[in-house]
Amino acid sequence: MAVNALATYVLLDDDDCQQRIAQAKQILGKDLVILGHHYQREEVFTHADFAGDSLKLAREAAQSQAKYIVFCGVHFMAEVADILSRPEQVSILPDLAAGCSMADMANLAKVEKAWQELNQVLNVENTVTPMTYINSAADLKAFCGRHGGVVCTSSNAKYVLDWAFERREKVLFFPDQHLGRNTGATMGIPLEDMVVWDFDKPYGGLEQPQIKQAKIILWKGFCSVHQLFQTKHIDDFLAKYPETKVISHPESSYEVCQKSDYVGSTEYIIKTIKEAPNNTRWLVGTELNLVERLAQQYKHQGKSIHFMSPTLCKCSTMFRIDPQHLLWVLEQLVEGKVVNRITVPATVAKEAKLALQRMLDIF
Ligand code: CIZ
Repeated sequence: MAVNALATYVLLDDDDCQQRIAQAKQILGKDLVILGHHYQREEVFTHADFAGDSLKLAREAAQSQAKYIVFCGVHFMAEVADILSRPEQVSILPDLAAGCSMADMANLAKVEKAWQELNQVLNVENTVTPMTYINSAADLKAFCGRHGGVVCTSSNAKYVLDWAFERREKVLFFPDQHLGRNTGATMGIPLEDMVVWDFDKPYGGLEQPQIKQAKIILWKGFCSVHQLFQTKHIDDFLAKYPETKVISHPESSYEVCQKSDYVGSTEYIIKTIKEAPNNTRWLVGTELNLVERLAQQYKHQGKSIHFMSPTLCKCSTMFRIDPQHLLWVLEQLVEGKVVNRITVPATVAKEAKLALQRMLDIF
């Protein structure tokens, strides 16, 4: 029945949805909080009660008093909301297909296998801290929880890596190799001490001496949008507009980050551009929705803000949440029906919460 109802929503035009979303929000009042990630499309982002990166939104979810937490983001974010909220609260993802292809590049079976193989070379429980980017499934956060590990986001990866190295000499970092490498490099770790673990090969395709020497073992995952950015894009743009400041997200390649004037999370990018002098020009290496929003927002200050790649590409999974799906879940709630609830099994949630809480306590 709910599926039929959704089919009728899909045909609505965006303008009709906007008005009805506002009405549904009004009816649901304090029972509802909508969390919106910076990467969401404008038509949806505009309805968020709280906007932020996943760190900020995880904190909002943990503090929220609302009965229903509707997450305009992707699956792992709604899982985090479920894990950190109280049992009687309900976490909802308007479109269940909203995932993260990078998060899917690591799964529990492959991480367990890597852990066992590493254990044949090292005594893993004493020497390696597993650290997962928040862009990962709840069972991987639980893996980190039970092995003394931790979660990080792109806002706090440096502080979390510091914490990890205070405890054990090495880190197994998944699923994004770039965030791990770029953060390690800013801490002065030589590139040769950060090896890539190819999860499709025995022992990650590495020789024993490489594993023994490594400080960070980087999972071979990546974000399909951020890997589009190339140093050539920066060079070409600077040739035309030499006054440009370049700012990139650390999910971009090492080479792109090295060529950038600033590197940081979405929160950092937003803050840096907001605080920049008027009439400055920016080349930004992160998801297109955010870049377009910043361009609109700061146009009146004469700030000229450009997407780094000449090929315009949105994150197709972040793009999944549209006004039609948001309206559908909200109007179902108005009728007293919960659809698209995200529930993490209790045993997984308990261990995942350990790893998340360690992160929240660090930064
Ligand atoms: O931390 C996040 O939410 C992601 C995925 C990127 C960022 O920098 O906000």
